[in-house]
Amino acid sequence: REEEERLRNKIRADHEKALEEAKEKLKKSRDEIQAEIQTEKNKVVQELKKKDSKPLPPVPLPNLIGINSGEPSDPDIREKRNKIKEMMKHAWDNYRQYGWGHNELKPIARKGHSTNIFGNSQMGATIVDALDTLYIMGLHDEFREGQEWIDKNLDFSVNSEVSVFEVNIRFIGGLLAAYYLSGQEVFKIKAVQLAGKLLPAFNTPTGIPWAMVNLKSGVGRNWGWASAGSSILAEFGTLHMEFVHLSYLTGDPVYYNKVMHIRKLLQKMDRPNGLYPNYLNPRTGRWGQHHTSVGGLGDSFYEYLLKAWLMSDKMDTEARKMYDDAIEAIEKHLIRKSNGGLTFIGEWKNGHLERKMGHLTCFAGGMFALGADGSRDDKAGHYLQLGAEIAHTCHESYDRTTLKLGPEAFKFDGGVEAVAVRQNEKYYILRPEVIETYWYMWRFTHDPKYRQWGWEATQAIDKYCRVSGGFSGVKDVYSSSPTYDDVQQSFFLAETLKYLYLLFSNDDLLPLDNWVFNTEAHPLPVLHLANTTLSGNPAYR
Ligand code: DMJ
Repeated sequence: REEEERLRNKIRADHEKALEEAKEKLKKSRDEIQAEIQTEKNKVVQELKKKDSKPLPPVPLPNLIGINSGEPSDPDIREKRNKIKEMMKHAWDNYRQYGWGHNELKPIARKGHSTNIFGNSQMGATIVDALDTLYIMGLHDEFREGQEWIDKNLDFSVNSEVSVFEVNIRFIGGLLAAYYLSGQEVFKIKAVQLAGKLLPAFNTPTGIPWAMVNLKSGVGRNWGWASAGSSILAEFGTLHMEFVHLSYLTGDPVYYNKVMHIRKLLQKMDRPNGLYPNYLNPRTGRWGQHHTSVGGLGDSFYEYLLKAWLMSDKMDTEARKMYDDAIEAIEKHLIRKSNGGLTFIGEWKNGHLERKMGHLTCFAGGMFALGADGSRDDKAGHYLQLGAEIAHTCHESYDRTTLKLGPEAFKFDGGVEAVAVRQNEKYYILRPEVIETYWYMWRFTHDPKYRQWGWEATQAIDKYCRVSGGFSGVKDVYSSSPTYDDVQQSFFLAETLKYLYLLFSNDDLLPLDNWVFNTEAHPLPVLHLANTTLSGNPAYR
């Protein structure tokens, strides 16, 4: 009773106080009230800024090997490598001049460009995506310019709805890689600030994140086009590498727990024919349409299972098992040989195999090669061979065009072999996947044909995609006078040019025993977590 009476009195007193304050406020002029509100707002912003930029606890850095090497001794290879560096400089300089601070560049209109994946604010996607490529190419002035922009301008307290997946792979991945390569704290701090803004996307009934989140309000939602309000496998399944690093660098398990929760949930679910459908509803935890793809909507989920294992210094055997199971089902149901003898990976659509392969799917050649070592039943030779066959098929898709650049998707139906049929599948938008596979195959076999194929692609890009204001995608690779799409994609600087440069570098530049590339080609070091302690590690700096 006494307690109740005390509470009632307190509430009464609070109300009276609030009334008094309101009366006082009403005596003030409109301008005075507005000024007070503004002061309050400023205080909150300052507080938030302080909170956001508090120093992170120091952790030992992993052994960072091979970040400044790779100079080939063969003059011909060196010349090719220099040419690729020159292309990077052309792409960067034009972005610097005409698109600085915007997400991407329109190289013909010579102005900034953006798409809805980056929301509606200028987040300098090209700067963040390009940093590590600039670094390994030794373009240090450009790297510093990028760092300065990020330090002064990259701000995540914006009312902007972004793709969780894209921001993770391009921004968090790009910032983390720049941090590890350069040791500059600003990149780590920005990566952690941004990750904090993505966390509300996980507030769903199942913990499967929304595809998009508003960085300011934290409100999330899914793409309107996705089956039955679903989240996308390749999006919520491509967070693991970056989130493990975030927990490592901050000592905060929250990021690790989020991605492990996704994994556990997927492990428990039935899979039709052992295949993972591309769509999962975050409210009900049920699969959407039964579509399975190793290209768009599925691709990097499989890649991250393998890379989670590699990144853990092969300790995360649970991820390796999930990868092996998934790949076995894919081989059984999706991989076929065409009449002409080309191995391709089709798409599974409601019990039917569509004999079509996307440019995006071509990354799988490299993935099979990367996963060969450590494969179940010691099938290393088999997976290396599979990687080589996919590389060959994807090279054919380039070679059978007029421009010697690959179409977005190609068929293996009737008399058609590795050729695009529909007009809206004939474009090339500076994508990296085929070159990515050449590079992995080169690292594992040193067969000179991969450098030759990589050089063919370099020359074709330089001839048909280069314009005076940068590089542009083309709308039809079968036309001898193609039209431009007028977009210089940020992944052209992050991935395409980086993989080409690595293809013409020695293997001691970013060796694969020490580095694992995220799906946007941002290298992250292997974490020998079992061997690290917070102090006394020689790699600490
Ligand atoms: C990149 O952003 C990444 O490679 C992603 O995994 C797939 N698509 C683009 C490049 O094509």
